Amino acid sequence: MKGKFLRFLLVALVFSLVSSASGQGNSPRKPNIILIYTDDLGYGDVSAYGYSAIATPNIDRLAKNGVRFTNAHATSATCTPSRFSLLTGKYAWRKEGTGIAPGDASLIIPVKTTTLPGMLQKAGYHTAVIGKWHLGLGDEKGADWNGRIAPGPLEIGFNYSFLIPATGDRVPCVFVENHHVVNLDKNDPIKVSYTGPVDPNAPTGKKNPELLKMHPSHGHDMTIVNGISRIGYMTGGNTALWKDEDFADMLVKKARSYIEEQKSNPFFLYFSTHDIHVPRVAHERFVGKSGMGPRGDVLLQLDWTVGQLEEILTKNGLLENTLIIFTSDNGQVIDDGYKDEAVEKLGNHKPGGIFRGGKYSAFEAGTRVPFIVSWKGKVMPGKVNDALFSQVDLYASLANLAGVAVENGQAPDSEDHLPVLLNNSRKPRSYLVEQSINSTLSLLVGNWKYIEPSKGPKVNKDTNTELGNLPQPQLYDLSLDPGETKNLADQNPGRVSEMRQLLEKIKGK
Ligand code: NG6
Ligand code: CA
Repeated sequence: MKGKFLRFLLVALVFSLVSSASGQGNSPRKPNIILIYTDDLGYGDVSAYGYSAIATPNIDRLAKNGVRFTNAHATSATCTPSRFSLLTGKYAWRKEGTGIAPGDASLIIPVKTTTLPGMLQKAGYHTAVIGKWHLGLGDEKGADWNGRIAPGPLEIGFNYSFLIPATGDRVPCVFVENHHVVNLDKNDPIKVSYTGPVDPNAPTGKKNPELLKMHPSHGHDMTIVNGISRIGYMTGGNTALWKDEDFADMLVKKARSYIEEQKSNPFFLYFSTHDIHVPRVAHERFVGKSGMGPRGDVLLQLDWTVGQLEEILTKNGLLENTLIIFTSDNGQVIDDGYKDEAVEKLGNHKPGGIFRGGKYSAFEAGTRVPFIVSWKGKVMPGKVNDALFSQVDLYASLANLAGVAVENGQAPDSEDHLPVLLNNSRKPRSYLVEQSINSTLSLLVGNWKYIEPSKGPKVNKDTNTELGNLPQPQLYDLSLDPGETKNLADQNPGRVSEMRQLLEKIKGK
């Protein structure tokens, strides 16, 4: 009897050793990863960063329970290129056709690319994207909105997708779940055009302002959906049309089901909010609550969203095993094409903090964005990290976290800075490249910022954004002059030439 028991113990011990060596059984589960990717949120928009006139308590709590980065950057000052870099680990300016995508663009990430979610799939993760996509859908002919929409996220590494296909201000105004438009009536097919009206008799924002509940300030005067005129023309799909007021609720609902379904596997959720992009149409429970008009109201709605995601994790006992990253695809913009009182009601709010420029700009506020990392029990709470960090590094850093190698040729611009991400180090990137709307590139090295000479316009007159373009080189010492007011290029020709050469080398890499 005793011998039998000893033999049983021995077998049990060997079994447990073998199963933990093979990565199963007792080995710790890989952490879930939730990337909350907000839209057009400026460095100063959330109260955790100290410049906001609006309280965002849920986002602040995330920062209080985690680490707040003060020198983290999107790769670009607009959406599509930032997302391209985030998902591929490659600077978007290396590839043609990665500027702001029209609503009928084909998928711009080639299906053969190993992407961030694809890499995580290989590491055993279930992967999902919920929210704004804006990386194109379909083959070179574009998406078949009435049939099977592919290729898209499912062909480049996501197991599940629920999408706002482009942006809230672009047609088609429908959700796409996996390969199909949600709630589409086959007898009312969708037709989309970006060249001219699909139905010349249909009302537009331009011809029929009397039908609008929110008026355009520039552009955005084409097809009217839900009382708001958009970029582009569409007809049909009436049963599938979204209601902007429900965006946040809908995305949270989808995230809740996804998390509850996947809670026993490691999962990666790329949760890409519509907030706080235009059109800013908050759910009625947030309307008027910020005192700052619709832009402030959708900021409160975004904060609510973050609180909901945290609550879902808490309820499912996942907070200790989930790395949460919160950031934005580019900096702030105030008037981005609708008369929504954003300019008039801004008051003391400083959406770009102390930084100059904003969305579209080569100046800092174009790409320096809020970046918060939280992981209960793993990331020391309440810290601030000022290391230079780029979203392009999430690929290699998360590969390290997930225990997979980044193979040669994959994610060429992504560096593994996991210790910085988890705040175990403050070792900055040795340099970082920023891209503005007209693809003027800037280089950051330590305190120094070099903006290459550009023939682009100085100001985007529609949005009233200083774009940071000058025909001469610009050089700023961000430690003394974070607002980029004193161009030191003439006084430092040596440094300018060094930085120009380094930028050329990086471009040629
Ligand atoms: C611009 C739109 C702007 C916004 C932006 C994309 C006009 C006049 N302006 O072209 O409203 O949609 O594209 O924003 O159409 S982003 O955050 O997705 O990059
Ligand atoms: Ca954006």
